[in-house]
Amino acid sequence: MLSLIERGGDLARRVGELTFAPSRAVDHVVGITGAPGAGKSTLTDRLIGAARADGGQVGVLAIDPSSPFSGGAILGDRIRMQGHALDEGVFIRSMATRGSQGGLALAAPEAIRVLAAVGMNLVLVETVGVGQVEVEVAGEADTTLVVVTPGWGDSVQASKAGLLEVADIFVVNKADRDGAAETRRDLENMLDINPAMGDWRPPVLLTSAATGAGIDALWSAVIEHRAHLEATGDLAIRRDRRLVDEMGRILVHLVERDVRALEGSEGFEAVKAELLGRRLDPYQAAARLLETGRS
Ligand SMILES: Nc1nc2c(ncn2[C@@H]2O[C@H](COP(=O)(O)OP(=O)(O)OP(=O)(O)O)[C@@H](O)[C@H]2O)c(=O)[nH]1
Ligand SMILES: [Mg+2]
Repeated sequence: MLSLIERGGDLARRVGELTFAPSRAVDHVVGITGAPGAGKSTLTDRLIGAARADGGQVGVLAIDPSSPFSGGAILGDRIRMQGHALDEGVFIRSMATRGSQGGLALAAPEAIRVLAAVGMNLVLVETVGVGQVEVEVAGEADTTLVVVTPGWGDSVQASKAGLLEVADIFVVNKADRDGAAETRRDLENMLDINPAMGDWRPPVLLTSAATGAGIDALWSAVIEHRAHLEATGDLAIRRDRRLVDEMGRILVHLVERDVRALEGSEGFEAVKAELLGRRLDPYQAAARLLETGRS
C-alpha cells in the first residue's frame, strides 16, 4: 500500500480512501528531525526499543528529501535500525523524493494513515535536515523531536530554520562528547526569549543514542507531551489543522498540475502573444489564463 501511495494514480487514491477512517487514527505520531548525522536513526532505534517494551506496535518512516531513492543516507538508516529488523511488531520503511520534494510532503500523511490502518500504535517519522520540506514533514507529527549535537547551539541558525516553532522536545544527542551542557544552555537561553511559546516549554534533554544514556528520560518526555496534548485538547486541534493544511497542499498541487497542462495550449499561446505584444501586463495575462482554464 505504501508503494502504491508513492507511485500515485488511481490505486493510490483507492488506498487513500480506504485508510481514511477516523476510527483508525494512530495513537501517537512522533517526528524526529535534525541535521544530517545528528544520530536520528540511532535514536529512533532506541525509541523503538522503549515503545516495544511498553507493548505497542511501531511503524517507522525514514524520509529523506535530499537523496535519490537508493541514497546512502537511507541505507544508513536501515543499518542503524537493525536492532529491530526481526521484530514482527515493528515495520520500517524508507521514502525518498524521486524527483519531487512536494510529492514527499503529500505522501507522508497518507503513509502515516496506512500504518495506522494496519494497527500501528506509534509511528516514528525520521526526516533529515532542516529545510522547508523537512519542517513541513515534521509538522505532520503530534510530537516533534529536534535533534542537535554538542557545539551546534547557534540560536540564530535554529530560529532561521523554523526549529523553535516545530520543536516539542529538544534532544542534545552525542552527549558523550564535549560541549553538550553548553549546547543545552544555549537552547534554554533561546527558549527564555522566545515570545511564541505556549503552555508547553520544550524540555532540552541530553542523550547518547550510542550508549542508551538518557533514553528513558526522553521516552518519558515523549509520553508526557502526548498526555499534555490530550489534556489541553491540543491533540485534536493539531490533527484538524494538519488535515486542513494537507488539503491546502493538495489543492496547490492540483492547480499547479492544471497550470502546467495549459502551457503550450492554443489558449496559452494566444495570451502569450498578447503579453509579448505588450497589450496585457503579466497579471492581466495570468488572470486571463486562469479564466481560460476554468471555462
Ligand atoms: N558518539 C556518539 N555517536 C553517535 C551517537 N548517536 C549516533 N552516533 C553516531 O553518529 C553517526 C550517525 O548516526 P545516525 O543515527 O545515522 O544519524 P542520522 O541523524 O540518522 O543520520 P542521517 O539520517 O544520515 O542524517 C553514526 O556513526 C552513529 O553511530 C551518540 O550518542 N554518540
Ligand atoms: Mg538517519
